[in-house]
Amino acid sequence: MTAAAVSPLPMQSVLHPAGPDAHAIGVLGWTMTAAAAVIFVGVMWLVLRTWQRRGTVRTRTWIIGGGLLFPGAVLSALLLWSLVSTKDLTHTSSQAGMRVAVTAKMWWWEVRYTDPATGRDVVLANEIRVPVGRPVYLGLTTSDVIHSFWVPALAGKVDMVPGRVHGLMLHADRAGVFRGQCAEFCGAQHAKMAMHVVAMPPAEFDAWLAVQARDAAPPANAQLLRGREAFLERRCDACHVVRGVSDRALLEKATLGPDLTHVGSRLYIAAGTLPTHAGTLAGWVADPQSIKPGARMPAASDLAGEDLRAMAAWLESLK
Ligand code: HEC
Ligand SMILES: [Cu+2]
Repeated sequence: MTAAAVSPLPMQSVLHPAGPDAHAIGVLGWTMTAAAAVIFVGVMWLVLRTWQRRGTVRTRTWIIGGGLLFPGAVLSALLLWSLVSTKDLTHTSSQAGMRVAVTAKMWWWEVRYTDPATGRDVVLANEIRVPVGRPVYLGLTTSDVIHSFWVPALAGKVDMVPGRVHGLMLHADRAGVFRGQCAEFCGAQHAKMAMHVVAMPPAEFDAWLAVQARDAAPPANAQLLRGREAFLERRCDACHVVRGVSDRALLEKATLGPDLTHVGSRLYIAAGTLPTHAGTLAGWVADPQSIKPGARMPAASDLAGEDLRAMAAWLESLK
């Protein structure tokens, strides 16, 4: 699935639920809205009536009836309804068939899968793919400040707190791309801290994960080779892992920036900021600060044009 296939805007809406949990939350939201609307209309009707008829008002009756009994009954009913209707939310359990660890960073998301074939970690960024119909457990944490994980079309919102792991179940019942957003102010680029959940048929998902678990493909031509050389010469691997390319000693340590082993296969770069292609990659590498001021990546503005183009082409080729 490419970014083009996904346009114009991937759905980020509680009003378009794409899973049983989001559906339950949606129904609850509509019930609350409907109840509030009925009460609002009723109160406005009473206001109009008192304007029209100027009689005496039985104060005590209205205070006890309208001020205490009515809200007490209505709020209790809505509370009961919310307990009943959210009872069936997928039980949060780290024993679920599939687990994914998500670590929020200022201002992107590290996503960690386990390769079913080898048991090794497969590290990605800003994109979570899930098989349709299978609940997935997300272990959510952060390596710096508090962030919050929210993909409205699929599940509720859960804070990501330093030193803790909070669980959340993602359960998609149809294929699609669902946008999510950090929902807790976390600094200058909080607004550009988005992510995408891609729900795909289980067989496609398994094939995708197998590809993500592989090392980066070797460069297929001289330009891509030059791009890879430039990446190593510039020491980009101090912050970014490219499996099969980075120095072995750096594999577990270079975690300041997203793992780029398969960056070309992701829909967006820089946490949902730009669609992935050679042009945006070149723009980002040359001057990330003009795109995302404060982002924790230095500019490579002095890179020769030829090297920059080669590097962008190589990054795009990492499917
Ligand atoms: C000091 C650490 C650091 C260095 C050095 C660095 N980067 Fe980054 N890079 C980052 C961080 C942090 C991000 C995430 C920024 C964000 O989205 O907020 C990033 C993001 C990226 C992305 C987008 C990845 C994605 O999936 O969103 C690419 C591509 C990239 N860097 C390439 C490079 C290249 C090429 C170099 C070498 C010229 C380089 N970086 C050097 C820290 C670094
Ligand atoms: Cu945030």
